[in-house]
Amino acid sequence: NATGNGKAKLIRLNQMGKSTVACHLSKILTQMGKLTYILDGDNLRHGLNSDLSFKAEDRAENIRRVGEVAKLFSDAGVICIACLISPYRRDREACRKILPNGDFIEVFMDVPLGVCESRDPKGLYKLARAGKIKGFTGIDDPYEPPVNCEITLKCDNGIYASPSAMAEKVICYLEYN
Ligand code: GGZ
Repeated sequence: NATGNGKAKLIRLNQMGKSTVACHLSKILTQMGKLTYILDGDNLRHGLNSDLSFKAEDRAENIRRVGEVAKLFSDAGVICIACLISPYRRDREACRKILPNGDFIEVFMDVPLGVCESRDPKGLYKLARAGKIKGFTGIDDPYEPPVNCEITLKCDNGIYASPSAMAEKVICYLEYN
């Protein structure tokens, strides 16, 4: 795994602050001598996935492609950290099957919608509330929380762990699994 047996994995992060946690995670793994690559949904939608919309079938294709790319990276010994919303359980389970057994680690960033909206770094929630973006996850499009994810990064009573503490929790999982 990430800490020793030489196998690369796909670590999948979703929901709020995913890119920030991914950067911390990548930094820690690099310090541990691992090769990593961040597959960020928002960035990939400018290139590899620029033909895809946010309709359910296109989100499914987005996630499938990222799973296939992660598999190639994994074959080359690189740990992929995928920051995708991937709101549908069936798409996440399909992606899990693309990676060899145990190489897909699902991380659920369990953050209330109100917090996502108050954070809103790109102003997208505001646009979605104003009806200027249609089909926005959490506003007028569904998000299905996982039932069997490996790691949950949760907020407790409105108090949030720092992104680096969240990244450390992922590292702990990798060290013991
Ligand atoms: C959800 C959207 C949408 C809609 C644009 N719904 O905060 P962000 O900006 O960086 O994360 C979101 C990103 C989601 O892309 P993904 O490829 O991860 O989505 S999925 O896994 O569901 O295919 C957000 C931005 O794109 N964005 N429109 N309608 N997020």
